[in-house]
Amino acid sequence: MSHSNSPPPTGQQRDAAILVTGAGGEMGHGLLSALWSTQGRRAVILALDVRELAPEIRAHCDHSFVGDICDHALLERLLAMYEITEIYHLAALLSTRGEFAPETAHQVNVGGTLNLLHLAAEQARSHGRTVKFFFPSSIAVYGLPDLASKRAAGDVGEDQHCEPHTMYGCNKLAGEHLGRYYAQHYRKLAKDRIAHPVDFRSIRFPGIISAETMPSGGTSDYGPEMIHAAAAGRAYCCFVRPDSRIPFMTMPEAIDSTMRLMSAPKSTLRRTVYNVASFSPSADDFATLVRRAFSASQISFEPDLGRQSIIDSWPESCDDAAARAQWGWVPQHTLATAFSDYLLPRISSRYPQTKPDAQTA
Ligand code: AKB
Repeated sequence: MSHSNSPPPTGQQRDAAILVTGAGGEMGHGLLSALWSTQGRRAVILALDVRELAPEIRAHCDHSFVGDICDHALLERLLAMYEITEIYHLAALLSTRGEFAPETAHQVNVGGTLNLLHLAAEQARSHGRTVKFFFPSSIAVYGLPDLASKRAAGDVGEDQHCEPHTMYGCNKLAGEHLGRYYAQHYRKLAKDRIAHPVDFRSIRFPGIISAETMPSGGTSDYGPEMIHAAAAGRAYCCFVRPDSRIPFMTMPEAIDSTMRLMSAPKSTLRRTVYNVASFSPSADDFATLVRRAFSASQISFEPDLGRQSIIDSWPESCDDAAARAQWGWVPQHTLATAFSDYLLPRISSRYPQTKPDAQTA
C-alpha cells in the first residue's frame, strides 16, 4: 500500500529519490522532518515502514509505502519506479526484543540490511552513480566481558572490544562489515563489476532520548522511559541498578550527527563507522534530575538480571575523536542542558496535565 503527497512517477522517467526505511520509528520521525526541510533538495523522499505512517510523519515525505524490508518484490518495485540516490536504513529490531527472537532479529537486521545494500548497488549500476547509504549502528556492537573491565575501559574507541553479547549487537556489527564490503569490494571477481557502488557511512549511536516519541524494544530505554513516565504522572520501576552507566544523547543530536556525516565530503572521511558521544549519566543521575523536575515522581529500582547484563557489557563512554576531527561532530548537550533546554520544555507540551516544577535542572 502507498500514499503520495506529490504525483506518482509517470513511468517515462524515474524521479531521483531518497529512501528512508523504518520511517515510522523513533529516529525516522526526526530524520524525515530534517530531510524534508533541507534547502535545495533535488530528490523526492520515500518513506518505508511495516506499519502505516501517522499523518504527521507522512507530511514529511513525498510517497510512503507500507511493507517489509525483507520483501524482495517491493524493493524491486521501488528500484523500477525511482532512481534512488540515498538510503537511510533505519529499520531494525532492537536489543531487548532481539533476545526474545534472535533468529527473527537476524533475518530483519542482517537480511534486511543485505537487501538494502543490494538495492543500493543495483541502483548504482542502473544510473551509473554511487548511492549514499546511512546505517545507524549502535554501542551494542561493543561487549565488555565484565563490570570490572567496563569500569576500567575508559573511552572505548571504534576498534576496541567489538565482541557483542546480544544478537542485535552482532547484527549491527555484521551490517557495518557488509556496508564496508559493498562500498569497497562488492563482486570483486565479476568482469562487469563497478567499483565503489555504495558510499556507506555509519554512526554507532548511544541510547537516544526523544521528547517526542517513546522507544520500544531497546535496553537503553530506561532513560527515556523514566522521564516520560514522570511527565505523564506514572510511577516508574527502573530495570537496571542505579549505578548503571552508558552513553546517551538527545534525538536532535542524533539527527544533527546523521545530517553532518551524510553531507561531509567523502575525501575527509577516513573510516566508514564512527562513535559519537554526548553525555554518560548513571541511571541514578537520570532519577535525580527527574525527581528535581517532577517532585511527585515515583521512581524505584528493580534490576532485571538479563537486561542488566546487557547494559554491563556496553561501555561507559566512547571515544569520538575521529567524528570530531573528520566531519565536525560536536555534542550540543550535557545531561543537565538536555533536561533544561530540550526535554522539559518539549515534554510539558506532550503531557500538559503534569507541569514540571523547575524548568532548569
Ligand atoms: C537499544 O537499547 O537496543 C538501542 C541501542 C543502544 O542501540 N537503543
